Amino acid sequence: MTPAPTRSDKFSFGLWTVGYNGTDPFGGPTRPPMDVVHVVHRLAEIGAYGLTFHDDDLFAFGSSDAERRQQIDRLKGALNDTGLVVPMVTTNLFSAPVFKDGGFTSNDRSVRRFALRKAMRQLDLAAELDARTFVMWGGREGAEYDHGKDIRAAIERYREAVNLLAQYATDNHYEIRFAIEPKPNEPRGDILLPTVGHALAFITTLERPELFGVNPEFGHERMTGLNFVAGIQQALEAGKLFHIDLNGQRGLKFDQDLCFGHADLYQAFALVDLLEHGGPDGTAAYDGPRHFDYKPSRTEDESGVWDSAKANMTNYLLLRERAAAFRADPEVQEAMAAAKVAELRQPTLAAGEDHAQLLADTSAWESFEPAAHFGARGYGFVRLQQLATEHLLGAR
Ligand code: GLT
Ligand code: MN
Ligand code: MN
Repeated sequence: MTPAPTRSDKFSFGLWTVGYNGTDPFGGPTRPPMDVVHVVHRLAEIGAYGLTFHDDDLFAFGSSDAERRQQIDRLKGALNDTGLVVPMVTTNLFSAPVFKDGGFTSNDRSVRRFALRKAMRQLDLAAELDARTFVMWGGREGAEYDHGKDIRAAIERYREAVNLLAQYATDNHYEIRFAIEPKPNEPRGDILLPTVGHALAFITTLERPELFGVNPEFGHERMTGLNFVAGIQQALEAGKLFHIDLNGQRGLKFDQDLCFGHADLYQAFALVDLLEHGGPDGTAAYDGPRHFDYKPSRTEDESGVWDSAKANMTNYLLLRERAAAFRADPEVQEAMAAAKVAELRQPTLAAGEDHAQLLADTSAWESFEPAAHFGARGYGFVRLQQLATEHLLGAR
């Protein structure tokens, strides 16, 4: 028996995910387009709670005001009928030819001004739909070559753009926060703000840093071999995990956007464990949407699309069950204690202790025995990992 998702699980999907028609750099569509009203109804049936979208997913680039409004109203009708919500929206600043050198950081100033207007328009729609998160994935904000792009200037222009958008949202009393989504490369040879760490550093330079966080994507960090769970921990520690994109990625290669749980199961298990039980007191570390940003493989027909959408949610729920069992297992608790996992939360200095007091503490140096750690005092991390493996494989 596989667990069934409910709305309280907060599973959301991008319109561009289930709506992906199979186009890749080597071939055209393998599936017909999917209408937004149909998508909303199907998502509601399978237990999702939210739909997210780019402006261009809902109404084609270049639509007239009337065409745009008609699509928005059709979406609103479907949301009304099903109770689905729109927790996040984003702007497409990467598909249209005008953005071939980026939006906010194109060398062409008129393109940058157009990109700002497009994003502001989508912010208005976010407010209309009560979306609380505005994702910014800058897939075209980057370069292939070193001499054609002044990266320092590009970072300044990026900052200028997001400061303006935050000002616009504030002046309009929009209740929205921005989540920057890092990616190392693809479609650009190199993309600005390539990792969670780069994005976190950039945010500290903004006029309203409190309005900005990150939207890390599982596969994007794994494309460079980085540990996604460690990146998420750093974002959480900084209070910056505003949103998350869940999917699967098999190693260092092009962005695969596989289903969550269909690759890198260890990372997926550790991630669910972290999100669900990783707070300092064992409570959920993140309570936002569990957003799937994946692509149903182009080998699938429509039934395969919905099978893959369900697979994301089922795998999350199965991993959540496994993680709960892992946490509750007394042997795991004992192994964690032996590994001194909780001891790391103890400050290294005593309350109020300064360097003079540390120098006066003979147990920290004069009588401390580093040699006692040779051939003894192992941490037992391997045993802990084996227990995790046994839980993950359903042996416990
Ligand atoms: C695009 C990208 C995703 C981003 C989306 C938001 S668009 O599909 O590959 O990772 O999250 O702009
Ligand atoms: Mn993404
Ligand atoms: Mn991706």
